[in-house]
Parts: sequence; structure tokens; C-alpha cells
Amino acid sequence: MLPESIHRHIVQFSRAIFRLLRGHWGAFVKTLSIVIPALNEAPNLAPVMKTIPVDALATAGWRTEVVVVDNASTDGTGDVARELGARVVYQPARGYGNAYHAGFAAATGDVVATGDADRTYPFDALPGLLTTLEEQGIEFLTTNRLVRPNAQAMKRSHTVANHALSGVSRMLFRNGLRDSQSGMWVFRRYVWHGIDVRSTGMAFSQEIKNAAVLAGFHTLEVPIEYRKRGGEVKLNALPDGMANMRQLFHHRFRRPRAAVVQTVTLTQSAATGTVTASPAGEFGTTA
Ligand SMILES: Nc1nc2c(ncn2[C@@H]2O[C@H](COP(=O)(O)OP(=O)(O)O)[C@@H](O)[C@H]2O)c(=O)[nH]1
Ligand SMILES: [Mg+2]
Repeated sequence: MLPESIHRHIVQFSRAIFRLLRGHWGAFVKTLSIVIPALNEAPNLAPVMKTIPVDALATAGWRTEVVVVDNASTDGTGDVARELGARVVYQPARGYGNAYHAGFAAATGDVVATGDADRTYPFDALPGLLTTLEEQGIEFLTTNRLVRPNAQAMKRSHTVANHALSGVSRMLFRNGLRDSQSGMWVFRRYVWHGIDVRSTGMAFSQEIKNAAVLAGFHTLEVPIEYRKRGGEVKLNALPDGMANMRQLFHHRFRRPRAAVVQTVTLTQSAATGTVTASPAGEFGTTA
């Protein structure tokens, strides 16, 4: 693991380069990793992949890779994703946060974009979101689903819970964000190396936003379209909601880490080419 000072210098160096080149990106090949966590989402993957506007992104100068994190699915999610042309990372430890820790370790793009594998998030909006990121010099862009036109897409109880969690988040972190639980973010990859995110489950979503704000990255929230989910919800509303509430207070009052540690190693099988994440479920044990 890199010592904290070196780690900090790498993040600061990346930010300096980013600022220097701002406005000149058009002259370079820009690389984007779209990271999608998937637990038993096989039937949703083809429609999801179809909404990724690879050609429009290429026209805008982005070379795109899609990384699907198969979170120990039992319905062939990994195979389906591979057939559809995604890079597949196998994460044996279940959990939304575990999936992202593995996916971010595998991502190679300068910019990372995320979203669920359940047809709810508008990947077709990515060209516009990336333009906002570039033109406004944003380092961490998050999205707001809790706008009137999306009212039908989310269960009423989930909307109420999302507003409650977002209100507490705003109070504790002064982050001004309306939707603390949105799973669509677009950010410069160096941000991931400059923040301390420990959640292995659903709280990962709020934690990454709050950690980016705490670390002083230039953050913006923009409204997006949110669509009805295909297939079965993986979220356990009540326990996940309670766990998220606990995480908010723990995060706000915990002692900052001496080092930013994200300990996922990826191994590739020579025989099958499968990339597997390990260890999993435990982050930051060496601080
Ligand atoms: N809840 C949950 N989702 C997971 C897990 N691993 C991967 N995922 C994926 O993470 C995304 C979020 O789950 P979802 O049920 O859509 O939660 P919601 O969007 O908050 O209602 C989906 O694409 C899931 O397939 C896991 O262990 N738990
Ligand atoms: Mg979802």
C-alpha cells in the first residue's frame, strides 16, 4: 500500500494536470469506464447495454469501456455481460459497495461513470453529463432522480425514505445534494484515490458523495430521468434504510483515516481470462 503522502501527491498531481488541460481536452483521446454493478440482472443487461451511446460518445472523443461487476450472480449475469461485449469482473462477496470497490479497481478510464443494471438510469444521457463535467470543470458529478417527472418510476415509500436520508445527509455534511441515494455518478478517476469510502453495501452511494464533498472535490448535482426498474428489486428497504442512517452518523463523526486505503486486488485466470476480485468485504484494514 502506498504511504499517505505519496498517495496525496498522486491525487494532487492528477488534479493539477486536469486543471492545466481544462479547455484543451478535445485534442486528446479521452477515456471513459462505465461501471455497472449487477446481481442477477441477466434479462436486463441487453436493454441496458443498448442504451449506452457508444457511437455518440466516440464522436465526442470518448473511448469507452463497459465494466460489469458480476456480484456472485446465479442467473448467468457474467456470461451474458461478456457476450454483450462488456469486460466482466467477478466479485464473490455480495453487496453493492463490494461490487463498486471491485469495479473501480478494474476501471482504466480517466473518467468513470456508473449506474445500475436494472434499466432505471439513463446511460443515453452520458454525452450531455460528460459535457457538463468538462465545461464546468467538475470533478464529481452526481444526479438527482427526485424530480417531478420521475414520480411514477419510484415507489412512494422509497421516495419518502430517499428524501429523509438526503435531508439528514445535507444537515450533517452541508453538501446541498437533493438525492443522496442516486446511483449515477460521473467523476474523474483520481477522485476515487483521494477519498475514504468503506461501505460494502447500499450505503456506498451516499458515502462516496459525502466523501467527495468532505475531501473538497468540485462537486455538482444535476437532474436526470429515472425509469421503472426491470426485474426484481435487490434493495431491502427497511434494513438498508436503517443501515444507511447509521452510516451517515458514523461517517460524520468517525476519525479520518491516516491513509486512504482501497484494498481490492484483481486476479486474472490464465485459462479462462476471468477477472476475480479479492479480498473482498473489508476495506482499509491497514490504516
Ligand atoms: N442490493 C444489491 N444490489 C446489488 C448487489 N450487487 C450488485 N447489485 C446491483 O446494484 C444495483 C442496485 O440494486 P437495486 O436493487 O437496483 O437497488 P435500488 O436501485 O437502490 O433499488 C443493481 O444493478 C443490482 O443488480 C448486492 O449485493 N445488493
Ligand atoms: Mg436500481
